[in-house]
Amino acid sequence: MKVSLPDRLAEYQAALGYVVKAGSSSTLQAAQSELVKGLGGLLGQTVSVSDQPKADGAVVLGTPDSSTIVKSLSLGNALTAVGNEGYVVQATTTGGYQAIVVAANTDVGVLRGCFALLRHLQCHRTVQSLSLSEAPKIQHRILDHWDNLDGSIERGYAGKSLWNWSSLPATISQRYTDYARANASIGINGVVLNNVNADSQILTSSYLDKVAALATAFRPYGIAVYLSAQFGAPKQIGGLSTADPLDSAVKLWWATEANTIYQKIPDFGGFLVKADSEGQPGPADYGRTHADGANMLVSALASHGGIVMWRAFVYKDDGTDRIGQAYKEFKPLDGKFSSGVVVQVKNGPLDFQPREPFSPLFGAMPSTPLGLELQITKEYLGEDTHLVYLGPLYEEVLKSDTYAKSQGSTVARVIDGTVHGYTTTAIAGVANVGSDTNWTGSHFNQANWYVFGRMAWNPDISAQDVADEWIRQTFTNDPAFVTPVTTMMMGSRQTTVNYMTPIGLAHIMGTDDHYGPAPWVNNLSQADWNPVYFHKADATGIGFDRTATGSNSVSQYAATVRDKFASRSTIPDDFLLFFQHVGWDDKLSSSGRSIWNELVYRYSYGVDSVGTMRDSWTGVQGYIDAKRFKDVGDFLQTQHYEARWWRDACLVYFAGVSKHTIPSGYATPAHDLAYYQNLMDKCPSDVTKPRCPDVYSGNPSPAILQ
Ligand code: GCW
Repeated sequence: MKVSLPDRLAEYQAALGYVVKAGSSSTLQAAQSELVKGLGGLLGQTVSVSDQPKADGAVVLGTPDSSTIVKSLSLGNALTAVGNEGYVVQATTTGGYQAIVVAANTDVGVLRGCFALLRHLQCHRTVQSLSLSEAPKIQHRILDHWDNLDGSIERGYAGKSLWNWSSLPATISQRYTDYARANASIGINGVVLNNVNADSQILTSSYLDKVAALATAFRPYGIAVYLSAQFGAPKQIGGLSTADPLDSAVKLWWATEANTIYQKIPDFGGFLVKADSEGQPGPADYGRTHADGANMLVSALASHGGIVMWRAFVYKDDGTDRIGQAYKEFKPLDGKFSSGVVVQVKNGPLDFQPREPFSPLFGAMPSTPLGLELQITKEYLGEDTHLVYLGPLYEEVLKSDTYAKSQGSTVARVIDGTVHGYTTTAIAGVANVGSDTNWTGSHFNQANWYVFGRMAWNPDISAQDVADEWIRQTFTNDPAFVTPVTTMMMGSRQTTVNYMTPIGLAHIMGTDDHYGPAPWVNNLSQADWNPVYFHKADATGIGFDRTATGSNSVSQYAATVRDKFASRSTIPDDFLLFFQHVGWDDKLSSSGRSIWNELVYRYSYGVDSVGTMRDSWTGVQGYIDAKRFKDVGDFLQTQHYEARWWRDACLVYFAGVSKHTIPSGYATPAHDLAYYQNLMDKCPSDVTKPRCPDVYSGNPSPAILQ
């Protein structure tokens, strides 16, 4: 669709008339072609490439090495400030002509500068006195694909894997290049190709040739390839009888494996490892620690420049509070990891919930570089269907203050190395990308891929600003669209928390699929897989007591944070039931309602808020193409009904446990408990998403009655 820019068109045409030929490296050529294509599309005219500046309106791109013009501009200090991957984009003059220069110290910096310029233009900002300059705050900004070698994707909701292993390495699909372009445009510089529940086959020679072909396709875009390494590989494919990290044959096997990889892929990024977690083998199988395992692997990679991202997502059925286990296992290992190891920690101590507090590990590992793992694919937030913009969730995590050293030791400042001086810094997002035409299963899920990249580059950028620029680039700059859709996106995460897991509830989703409501489930073999384990609702109250009178997991936080979460008078409502068990009739000081009434209110308000989202989407009809308008509207309709399903199922269940009834002023749940329980049971195992069979048409009646 054409972007209309009536106000700026003349300004842009004068300032950005043609591109001066860039150097010949594949990255500079990619940068040039992005500019020619992007400017052409925006300005609605063919953009020529000239050998030299010949008139006003030149766009010059390059490094001091690749371009004599860039060199002559004496950008010295400005360039020093932006390091290896940053850029400087400036209005200037060259040879007496007005020009815009896109300069950097490296070719990939130039590419990033070109995308920054295009973003600026797509948001219809002025180019008069243009001056943009930025450098990333985190070194490794990575997408983790949970893609299996058979083409399926664990927790993937956008079709099959993009990687067509059977046609690689011979066939390089345009999709690979477009994927790399999209990532480069938001600053992502690494990709883990395969699932952390890893198949060791990917480490065999024939697969490595396929991996090398993908690395070649991504290289011009500044994207390094990484692999999830199966810790048991020396046994599974190496013919050894052990995978003990201290065994010399095992060490040799990994060193040889690393040499083979680097022969094929000289800029290979490194390994991501899930070990001793959810059935995966690991060093504990041999009485060794996570540090033993990670250090052995990094010693195989380090001489080649590779890193190891060792995941801290561990828990077992040992009768202790699940959310406290990773801290207990990793905290004693602080300082024991070799250089080049990053311990990768999920944002929360549980598992990518609609809301949970930040993981206490972020405040507890001064001598171990920690990387942050966010989930972009919405495993617990309505998958492809529900419109949930994750920017506010990411921002909440990044701004959380760990008090690791003092006030202001936010998660952002911990992971970017400011607080503890980490020498390796990393952030990863579990990808939501697949073979679907729209890449991410829904149009709005693209915003989550986008905001992950933008916040990985700059953890201080606001979710609101990112939503605004994403909408302008994706749909239109018309304020009649931008304003209501920004509001809809910004409220969407809290809305989902309200209709799924309000006031600090967590993990009450259906077994395996994690899609619909199932707070009653109590029959799974491992205690901490059951929703009842997490909400602990009984006749007296609801919530998990993690204070000193309960599991005391709250003590894993710095004193200031611990005290805030442990006290009824200071804990934010949003985390209340995550840390405290509260009587059904206890009053919340914020609203004056009892916990029971507050639950009813939040669940109901969440449902009606989806209705408001639907209405506001209906109000923007005509501002965008009919296809995307309808796709989004259809999903919002589904979401509205499913929010109602969530509300009714949870309230009917908690009403039974608490022996309370729905207060007046609120709709009665549509069905009895047995109905919702049967729904889950009847879901055939080949259907990944159980749907509530209520008719999904028209509006459900309001949950809060007038
Ligand atoms: O939450 C769980 C997911 C698993 C996932 C695991 C992990 C890749 O349900 O599908 O496995 O987290 O992060 O390792």
